[in-house]
Amino acid sequence: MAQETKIDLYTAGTPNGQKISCTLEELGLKYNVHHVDISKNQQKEEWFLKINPNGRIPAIVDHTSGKPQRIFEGAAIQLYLCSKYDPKHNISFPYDSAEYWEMVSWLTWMQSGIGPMQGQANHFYRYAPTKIDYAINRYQTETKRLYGVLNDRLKGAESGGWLVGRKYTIADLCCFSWVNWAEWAGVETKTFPELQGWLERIQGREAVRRGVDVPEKFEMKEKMKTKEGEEEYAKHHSNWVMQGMKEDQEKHR
Ligand SMILES: N[C@@H](CCC(=O)N[C@@H](CS)C(=O)NCC(=O)O)C(=O)O
Repeated sequence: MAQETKIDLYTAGTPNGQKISCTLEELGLKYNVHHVDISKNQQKEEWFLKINPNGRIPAIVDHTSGKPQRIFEGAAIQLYLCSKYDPKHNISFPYDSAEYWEMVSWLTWMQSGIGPMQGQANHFYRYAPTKIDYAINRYQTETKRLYGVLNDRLKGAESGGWLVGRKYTIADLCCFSWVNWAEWAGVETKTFPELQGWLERIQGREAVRRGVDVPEKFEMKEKMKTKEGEEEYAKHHSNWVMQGMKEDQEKHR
């Protein structure tokens, strides 16, 4: 039974958004979904900047205790949710244990590594109006290097197939949210056998299947089955990325 919580989730169907809906689903929490339409740049509207001054999804506001608590940045949200609502440490570790700090290390490694690097690979491979081979190569190679770090970590019986403490936690989930979009960045996972097995194990989880379909059906893999679908999906995203950049340039002249 879902725990009685009053959590507002502000999200969109992207890797960073999906990692939070998947975390909420794994914890079995009740939450209200607010679809922030990034294709209309709603993440930059005044009302949303009060929730996340950085103008990016995801963010949550937790009203459960009566005093609204806003949290932005994926890792901060995952840590907050586990600290409040994972008392049995089903997908986390007790605060200040060796595993806890190892988990925090992988969370922050993902936030400063895979997220930005793969995000830029997406940008130059899919959205940029001119194809710059150097930039595509730079970010795809860096993404692959980071996948290699994950693959090495998962290798060997001592890992138990998970990043920390031989169990599935938010460290795995946060990295999964990006690795699950590898093909969109033009990167293969099959060349990383341990990573591929880990990816499929997480994709098979019921909570994750529900979580990736928030706030709308996860369509990227389906769209990529045809050239037209792939192009249409890229064009849709490219349009708002370009519009957002134009507005930012005008604002910061
Ligand atoms: N480090 C942030 C990254 C958030 C982020 O970049 N979100 C993207 C979607 S995946 C976004 O809101 N993009 C809108 C924009 O670029 O204006 C986190 O983990 O929360």
